[in-house]
Amino acid sequence: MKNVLSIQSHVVYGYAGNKSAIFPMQLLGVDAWALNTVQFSNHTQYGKWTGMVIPKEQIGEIVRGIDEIGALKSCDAVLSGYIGSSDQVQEIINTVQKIKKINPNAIYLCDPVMGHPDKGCIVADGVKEGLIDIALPAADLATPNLVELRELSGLTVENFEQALAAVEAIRAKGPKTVVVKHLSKVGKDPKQFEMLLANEQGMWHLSRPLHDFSRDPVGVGDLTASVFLANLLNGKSDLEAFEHTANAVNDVMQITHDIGSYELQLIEARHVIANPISQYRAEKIA
Ligand code: PXL
Repeated sequence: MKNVLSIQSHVVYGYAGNKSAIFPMQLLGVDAWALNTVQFSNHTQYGKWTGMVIPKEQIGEIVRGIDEIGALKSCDAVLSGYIGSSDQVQEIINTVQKIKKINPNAIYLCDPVMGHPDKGCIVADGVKEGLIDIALPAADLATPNLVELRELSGLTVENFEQALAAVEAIRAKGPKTVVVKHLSKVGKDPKQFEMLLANEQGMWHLSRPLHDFSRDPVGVGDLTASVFLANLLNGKSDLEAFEHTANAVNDVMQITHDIGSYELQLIEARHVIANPISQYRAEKIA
């Protein structure tokens, strides 16, 4: 059994952060340890929520507790996502370093969740800078969307070619494997949902249908990063993990769309997360 320490948000109602990540990883046979950066009533794209940001000290304290019972050495990966405050970033990276010291094979996937003014995703001040300056250089894998691709690379990304250059710029800063979880408008076809995978072996492009939601569900990126990581821990290659992820997430989106829900329907989609029906394949482009 592989184990992932998943450091991201908790929402009591609905699906985002750890609520989008833990159950899918469990379905894939990976034990997921949820360490929450915030506890909110619901995700921030409702525009209002209640709850609190967890004090940064909790992160180190919880990890110390796991270490003291001798369990930290069985941690195979750290996944970070939605971060509650700028000072949590350093705590998370300290945790990554502590785990890597105990288990040198452990990997760190940084899902660089940043605020998104158009979408209404609200992230605290300074988190973006922490992700760029502190988290990215420590990451083995990163999963940016278009906004995060621009911020992490510091480059202009207005078309497909520039997206490829930005991915390479990010790889030069630390993470050797990068998945662009959604190319949005710098994809090749506005009617498709497009993704990229880049690693030492090259670059792949995957295109799948874009489902027509009146309001796009939240937590899709969190689902994407967690399914990709769980697949890697299960021994899949980057490419196999990427294709499984795209197909599983597509099936979740299809089911969510068919039900007419704004919240991801992970429970309804439990069978397809492990065994996707979709069979989209990635194309090698570099
Ligand atoms: O999906 C990213 C995310 C995670 N966690 C919380 C969010 C969002 C996006 O809005 O609000 C709490």
